[in-house]
Amino acid sequence: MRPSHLFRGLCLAAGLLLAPLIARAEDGHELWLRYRPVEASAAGAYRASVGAVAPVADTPTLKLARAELERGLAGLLGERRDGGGEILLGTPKSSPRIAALKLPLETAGDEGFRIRTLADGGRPLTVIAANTDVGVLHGVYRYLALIQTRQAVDRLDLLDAPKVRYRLLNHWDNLDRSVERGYAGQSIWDWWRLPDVKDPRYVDYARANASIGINGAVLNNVNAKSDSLTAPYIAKAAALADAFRPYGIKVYLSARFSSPIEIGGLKTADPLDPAVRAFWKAKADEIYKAIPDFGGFLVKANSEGQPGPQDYGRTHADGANMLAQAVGPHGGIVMWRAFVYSHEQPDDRAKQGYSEFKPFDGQFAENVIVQVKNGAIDFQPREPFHPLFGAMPKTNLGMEFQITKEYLGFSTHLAYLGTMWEEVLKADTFAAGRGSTVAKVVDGKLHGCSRTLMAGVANIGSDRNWSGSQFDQANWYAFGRLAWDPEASSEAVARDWAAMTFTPDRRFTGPAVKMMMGSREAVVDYMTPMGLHHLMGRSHHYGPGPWVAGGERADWTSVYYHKADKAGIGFDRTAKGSDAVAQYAPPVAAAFSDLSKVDEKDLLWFHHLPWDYRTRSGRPLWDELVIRYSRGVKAVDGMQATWSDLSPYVDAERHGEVATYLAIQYREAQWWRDASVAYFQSINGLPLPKGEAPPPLSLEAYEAIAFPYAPGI
Ligand code: BDP
Repeated sequence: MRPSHLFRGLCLAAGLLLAPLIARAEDGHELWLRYRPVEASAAGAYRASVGAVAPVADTPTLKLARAELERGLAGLLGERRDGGGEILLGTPKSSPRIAALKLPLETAGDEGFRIRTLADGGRPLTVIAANTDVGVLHGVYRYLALIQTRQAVDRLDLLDAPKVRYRLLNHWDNLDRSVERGYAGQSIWDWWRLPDVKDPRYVDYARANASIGINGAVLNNVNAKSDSLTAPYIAKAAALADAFRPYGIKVYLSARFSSPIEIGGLKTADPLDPAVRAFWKAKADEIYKAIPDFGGFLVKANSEGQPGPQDYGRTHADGANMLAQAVGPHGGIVMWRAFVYSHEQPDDRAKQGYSEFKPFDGQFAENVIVQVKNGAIDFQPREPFHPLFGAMPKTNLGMEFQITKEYLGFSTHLAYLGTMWEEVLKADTFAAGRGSTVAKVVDGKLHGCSRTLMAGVANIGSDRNWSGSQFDQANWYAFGRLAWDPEASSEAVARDWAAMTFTPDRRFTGPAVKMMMGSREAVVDYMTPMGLHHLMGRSHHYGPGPWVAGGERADWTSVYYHKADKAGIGFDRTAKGSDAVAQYAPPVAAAFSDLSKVDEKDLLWFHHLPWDYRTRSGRPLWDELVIRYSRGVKAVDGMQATWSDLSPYVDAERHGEVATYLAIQYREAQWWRDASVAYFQSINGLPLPKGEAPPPLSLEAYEAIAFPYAPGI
């Protein structure tokens, strides 16, 4: 053998030996469903207890549940699993063997499951049973996740069921494939080629959602076009519904309130007009003919210029109930958004949703859910919980979170939102005494409501990695998990996600989860510390804009929210100010109003204070603000260092992408800090605390930075 051949041969052999040790290149497309081989040290034990998958009844969902299990186990443990055991899946109805086991399944409901390991004459037998096929599918994903996260599966008795009934993604996707507030490419719905071309991604999408328990998708933007409700678009939606159905995902549509005029040939959309009511009834019938399990309508009405019942002197309840009557006979629901603030209303914008909806408590039809954003302004990096939670005991009230990061740096900033959502869900409304958490409103326990809803504004687009960044996948994942169980721990969810998406190696998950858990607080610090809010660039919402003033409406400006002047800063929402606090239950209102009790994270949301106000650190407010801005920047620096150390555990492609994004985030965190400090310093004229670097540019230079082509508008 010539020496060069020998060398090449040795290299090849070494390469083959080392190949399994070197993480292979990945682009994130597989999400948390990668099913990479379990390391040899753990695989043996799994193989002994995980057996062959028994045949299932011939239904679409059971067949794909079985295929998913086979696919997952083959990836994780290889084709040969010779422990001699067996895995049995199905429902008592479809499987006599499962029926014979008489497993208690009542509490599994329509979508939950029971996983139990039994010994069948000495052979390990794992049973994944449910009342419905889709429950079995959920059980399969859970079972695989146990192995993906390296938990034991040899002695299981696990029952789980979703605590929230409607767990929905809201796509703000337009018919031209642009996505409002989307930072992950175009819409994944190729409306133009639908219904003929069925992109395999539609199935992948449904699969990913089913794996985290999401059971519905509103396909189109809340700023809706009536065209979505015309026959050609109903056919397109029906094709998507067909792709999603085996995964237990239903399709919903945003409905434009003025559709009777635009596509129905009527002169009015007055909800009490018989012709209008007939239009919606016929429209609902038409949709259900094409999509028998259509979920219902989502409506943004009399909000930000959208048409609604108030255009005819009618109420939100009139509008919602009319639509509810149209879809009700088919089992559909109406999700009516409470995100409203009117043009005429000069009141504090934070108060308007409550003021408009609270009076109608008890007047909405049984199949209407009022969909409320987590906070009273608009998806800011931090907001106190919306005062409507707990305030409408006779109304179905659903939660709306924003998964896409419109106000948290788009897809290039790493911000794990699980912590934000957990903070809101754990907040105590005191609606029925201590312990009346938002989670208990959302899961229906507090007021005994069964039409429960959690909606998340999707961050999904046509990008290969689905969400625009690797770590934004965690927000999609966490949304699904928290919708399933609003009392879940965001840290446990992050750990599962990190293990499944990258590696369960604790040397990775430990630091990675720590980084995720602190990431949203870092954004709060470098963008809007201490309760500041709504300070971003006008319209595109990208980058700092604390100077934004003037224009169409005061409550679209930053100065409206921070109210900074020479003397102080903050929005007084106590009784001396707008009295927004009065919308909360008395103990909550008292705590928010009291400077000695209010959490400093909400300080300037509720109080207008002098710049020299002494904060809990002992520092004057101005110094504390600047220090927090800088702390946010430093936190991103720390995230970069953590990520750099984690390179041995992550494939080069994804590691590199995250590192590049973190570099963008660091640069932009610094920009947020500098521009904000420059602006507020121009107002108060105060020196920076010792050791704090002055902003490198003039305020004018920061103000001049423009983004005419920012995505998502
Ligand atoms: C705001 C977004 C806007 C949405 C609106 C909504 O900037 O694009 O249409 O929310 O939720 O945050 O309707």
